[in-house]
Amino acid sequence: MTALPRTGLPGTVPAGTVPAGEEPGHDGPSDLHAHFDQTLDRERRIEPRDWMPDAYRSTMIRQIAQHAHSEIIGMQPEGNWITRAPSLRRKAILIAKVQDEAGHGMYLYSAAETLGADRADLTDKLVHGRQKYSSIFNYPTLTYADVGVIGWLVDGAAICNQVPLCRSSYGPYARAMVRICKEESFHQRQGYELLMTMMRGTAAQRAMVQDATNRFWWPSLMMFGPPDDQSPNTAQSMAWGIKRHTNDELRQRFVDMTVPQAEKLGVTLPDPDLRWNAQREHCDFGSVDWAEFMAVVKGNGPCNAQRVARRKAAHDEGAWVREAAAAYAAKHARREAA
Ligand code: FAQ
Repeated sequence: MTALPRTGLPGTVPAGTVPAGEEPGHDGPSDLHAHFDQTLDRERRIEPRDWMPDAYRSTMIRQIAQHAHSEIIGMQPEGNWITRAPSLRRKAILIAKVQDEAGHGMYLYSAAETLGADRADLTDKLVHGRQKYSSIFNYPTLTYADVGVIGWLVDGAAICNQVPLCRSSYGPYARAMVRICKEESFHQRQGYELLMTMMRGTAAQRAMVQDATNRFWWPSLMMFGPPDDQSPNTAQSMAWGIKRHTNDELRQRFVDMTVPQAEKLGVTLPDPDLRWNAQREHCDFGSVDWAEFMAVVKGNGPCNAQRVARRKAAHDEGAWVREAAAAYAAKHARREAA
């Protein structure tokens, strides 16, 4: 891939982040750009107080917000099964997993706030369709096997994508990712363990696992984003060290990693073109239906309307909690000031 320049992008300085006399227009923005570039070249992190180009800031806010929204909307498909978990043990595990996803959303919204984003504004953009969340969460969860397959494939894909983001150039995002990846890794194993248990069960249970795998395989490959030649953000995000690998590289890594896991589990991945290519030392796989991906991203997937409506209802129903918390904080601030 051709490296993009890191300098020459439009940039502004948020108030109070740069000592007086060093703002653009005094020493000139080129010094600030040079410092930003040097930080990236030395593989150091950009921190909230550092100067950064506007486009870097807005790209980071976009990616972090989409990621946060994905974690929060991502609670819904599995949350759907909490009341119907087949045992107390499975219910406790599922509640803990869904709660972890809420926690991931919270770290990520906090990371976006360090860039000057407002959490209420991000939620508003989500519920009004002005910011995206991962396409994968617009598919329904029809049986309990879906809970296991989400853990195995969806958390598996999330880990593949997110482990390199622990080295992302923006400090608060990279640090949030370290903890998130540890938890996602645990989620992936719980999903695989659930599926192993079901595969040792009845023929009907094995059929449920196969059916869930058939429905979630292709959408999981879509999680990595459009092919590299149709990805408008990858080149610049790689040049800035926000992304460390392209969408296609990570998709390939996920396929290679998952094929032996499917064999061990005893399920067939629904792709007749899937086979080891000794020359490439990677698995070949069939074509993803990018028309379906685009339809889902544009809001026309099977569950988009339901997911966003549920998120909006939860936000509206929680207004009194936010008001009570703000009133409580104001009361304590008044007492401390007195
Ligand atoms: N769905 O130019 P690119 C989880 C958008 S894991 C919807 O390639 P970029 C854990 C993209 O944003 C899931 N939209 O963009 C969990 C861009 O939008 P724009 C979340 C997608 O950013 C597990 C446009 O298409 N993980 O939640 C998708 O360089 C189980 C063009 O694409 C993350 O967010 C998609 N699949 O690369 C929770 C990881 N793909 O600019 C519950 C962090 C692309 O038009 C249960 N994010 N788009 O507004 C990333 O690594 C990147 O943002 C990519 C996309 C790789 C997702």
